[in-house]
Amino acid sequence: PPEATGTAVATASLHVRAAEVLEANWTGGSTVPSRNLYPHQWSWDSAFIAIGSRHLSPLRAQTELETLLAAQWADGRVPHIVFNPSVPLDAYFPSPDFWRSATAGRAAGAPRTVQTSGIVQPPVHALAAWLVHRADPGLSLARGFLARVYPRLAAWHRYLLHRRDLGGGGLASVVHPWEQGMDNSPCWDAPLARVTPAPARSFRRADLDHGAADDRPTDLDYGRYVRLAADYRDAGYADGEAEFAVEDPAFNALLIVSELALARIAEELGATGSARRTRAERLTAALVARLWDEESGMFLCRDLRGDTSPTAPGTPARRDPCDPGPRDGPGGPDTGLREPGAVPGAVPGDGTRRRGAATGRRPRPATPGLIPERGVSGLVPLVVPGLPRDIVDALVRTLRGPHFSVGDRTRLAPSYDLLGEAFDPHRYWRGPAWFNTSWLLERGLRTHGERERADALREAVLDLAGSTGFAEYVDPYTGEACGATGFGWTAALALDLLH
Ligand code: 9WN
Repeated sequence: PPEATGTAVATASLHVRAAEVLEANWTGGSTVPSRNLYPHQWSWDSAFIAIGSRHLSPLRAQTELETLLAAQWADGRVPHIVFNPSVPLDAYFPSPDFWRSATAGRAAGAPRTVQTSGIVQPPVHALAAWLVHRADPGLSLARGFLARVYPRLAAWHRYLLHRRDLGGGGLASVVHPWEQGMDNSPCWDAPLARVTPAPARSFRRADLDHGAADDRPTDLDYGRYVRLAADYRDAGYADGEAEFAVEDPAFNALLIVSELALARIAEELGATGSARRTRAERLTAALVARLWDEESGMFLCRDLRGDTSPTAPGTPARRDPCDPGPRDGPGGPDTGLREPGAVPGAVPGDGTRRRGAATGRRPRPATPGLIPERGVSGLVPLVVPGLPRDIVDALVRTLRGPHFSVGDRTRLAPSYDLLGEAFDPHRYWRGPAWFNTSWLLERGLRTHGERERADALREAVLDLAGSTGFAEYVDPYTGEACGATGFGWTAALALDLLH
């Protein structure tokens, strides 16, 4: 029938266009997220990109992951950026001369032959390695792919589970917002407000050469990112003393899913995966015990430095959940670095954008130390297969409810609470919908038997990826493209959903 033919043509054309993006972003050993905005290799981008590119070239997908893992540090960390030496230093900030991995990271075992950042990103890699293997097990076996990546992935997880269990409760912590991957999420506003920003004149934001200022983090955010990263670097990238330490639901959910993938990889290599499965169960229990918030029906982030309540072992004081939050407000440090004309707490822009409700809509978590902001990160644990059914049901309700409204007012999940005070439909991780989180939610819905909802999300990802030229992120209401186009993981994950 003509209609079916039309669909087949549209699918074929989306496939071709996604493949063209991946081809254009391929550099010979890895794929850049975006030629202009992000001209190096990024850690979790490469994992998502390999998940898509395995459908075009399993060899290229294996290479993508192996290039990243070749830059692993001796302590097990997989750096969030592997720098391409042929890209000019001023093309991206912070550049290799900021991180100084080979010298500042010497004690932690940074590689000598390649320059990297010193922080990490979410551990999607073992999941990606398993899926890449499955795309062509014969090639994988012939190349010894799994046998080569397994010890590196195991060391990576060991680093996260041991060096990064800063709360002592069995979960991994992030020590910088860039590590969690959702850089300026309102979830970080309270812990970031305690950080004194680096002076704006001390760095130059290369991102503003390519991205619209209204769609990117603010200068004040950048000042804090720079301060945190410089302090971490100056401490030799040693973990433990971090001034920013947060347990994040998505980061830990991805660790659980990757630990399960590592169990499959171990079994494929003839070893037993049972210890890893047990660890994944323990991690799932810790995720629920430490980050689940019954009242908001989703997971929240735990601020390890902002809570000193004696009832929360290993976590300092409870923040008053009714407190409006210190972001740039009276509780935050007086930095003198506010952007010209900026009003504390206001959303920059022309005033015509939809914003969140003013007050009284924050979750009031009963659990001490939890940050009372609803970010999409708190829905991502849907991807964990061993999640208790009542929690799955609550997450599905929250996804459809007024704060995210997926399938009603939005087609893809917004990155942040539609009703939250800080909501901004265009500004990066403060509202726009992203394709990697939607891919994870699609996978989660399917994992838990929510087939119709998964199908609808899949359709939405494919439609919007195609109509926006594979945008980095989109306005969650209108689907308007934001950030870069020709974005690596958007193309890769659309491709994956076509298979
Ligand atoms: C900092 C590359 C990365 C993504 C992150 C996204 C953004 C970098 C930046 O781009 O972060 O790592 O310069 O803003 O937030 O998730 O991995 O695509």
